[in-house]
Amino acid sequence: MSKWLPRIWMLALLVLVAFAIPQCLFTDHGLFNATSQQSALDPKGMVSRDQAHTFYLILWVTLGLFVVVGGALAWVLIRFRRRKGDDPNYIPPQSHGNPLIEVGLVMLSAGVLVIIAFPTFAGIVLKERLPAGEFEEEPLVINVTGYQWWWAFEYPNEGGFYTANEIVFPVGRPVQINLQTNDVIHSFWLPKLAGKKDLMAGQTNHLWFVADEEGEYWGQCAEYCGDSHAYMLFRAHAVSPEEFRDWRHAQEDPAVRIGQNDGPADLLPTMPREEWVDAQRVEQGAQLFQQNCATCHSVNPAVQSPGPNLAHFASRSTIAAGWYENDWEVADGQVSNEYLHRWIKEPNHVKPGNFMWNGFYNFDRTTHERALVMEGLKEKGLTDSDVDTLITYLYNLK
Ligand code: HEC
Ligand SMILES: [Cu+2]
Repeated sequence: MSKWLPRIWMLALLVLVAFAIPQCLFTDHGLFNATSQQSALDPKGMVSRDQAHTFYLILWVTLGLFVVVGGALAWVLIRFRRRKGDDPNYIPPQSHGNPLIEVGLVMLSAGVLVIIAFPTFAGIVLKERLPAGEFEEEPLVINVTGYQWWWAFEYPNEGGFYTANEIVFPVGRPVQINLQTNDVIHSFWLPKLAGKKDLMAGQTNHLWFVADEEGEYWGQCAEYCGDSHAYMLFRAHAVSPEEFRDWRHAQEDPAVRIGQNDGPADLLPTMPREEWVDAQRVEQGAQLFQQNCATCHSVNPAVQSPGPNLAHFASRSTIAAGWYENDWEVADGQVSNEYLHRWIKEPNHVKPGNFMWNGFYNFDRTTHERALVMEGLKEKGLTDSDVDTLITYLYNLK
């Protein structure tokens, strides 16, 4: 009895672990849930599928090796363990080794590496270059610039407009991505569509992908880039060709009356929403925007600004580089957006260190002094009612 009790406990523990591990790892919220938003094991396009295949090939090969080596080890340990009655001073006959086994193992390891190398090299070629003749349509070009901690996207061949933190592209059409950075190294990663590629100062890197299915794909900066690196996300929407055409026309359109006056009137929406509701409020909003935000944010889709371009902000699905949903509510002539309120009032609480709150500084390397270049919201003291007025204005930038 006393001999068996620990063994029963051990068995119970093993059974528990055997059931608990798949629960923790592979269910909907599990760590290894292969279909979660940022899983590279749920490929939805040619490039990512190729990479997932290579991954699985390597996984199975190494798993096979693990079983063979681990099995041999276990067998030796059990088969040759010391038994009762063995002579403790016994020394087995000594030999220098076994050339056949040694050479065989070297050859086998080399063979395994060759098996892994071929699809790996083919995958590198595929991810670098669009396969000729595979697609009828020219690739859609998107220029990406990484900023701490958001993404600027430019569509140079589609009328040359800018947007931020969200790309839209037609399903089935290859997308050519050109990567640059405005500051430190970032890494562009859309797990379900393509592998990672770094954004490096002083050079342009490239990658391409194609989506087989319409849908919303989640992207993420995958190279540590400072305080709010973990909050540097983006969304990629694969849509039908018709939807893409409509979106593209809407983006090209200046959302405001750029350059007609000289002042906040230039920032008034050209196509206010039906529920514009309170024209005076929108005008006040344009004024507040001019005073507090326009140095960093352009609302002209043709211009890139030090902060995200907000030309069609209201039509985007997220706020603060994919961190919050962009949820508008209109009730009794009042526009509200809880997350947006939080973001404009205290962006430092949402994304630590971010420049919208702190402003932009120049750092002099010889004197080691910092000089303010652009004031952040820290200095502005916006009230809750100012923020609500700004939200009413932003709601009309559709
Ligand atoms: C000092 C420059 C600066 C000022 C001033 C500024 N912003 Fe920003 N803003 C930024 C930066 C930088 C980001 C990106 C922050 C991040 O995600 O790390 C940003 C992000 C945003 C976003 C989210 C955009 C997106 O697509 O995720 C909104 C909305 C926004 N700002 C609105 C405003 C409003 C309204 C004002 C004026 C009250 C304002 N900003 C003032 C620099 C500024
Ligand atoms: Cu980054």
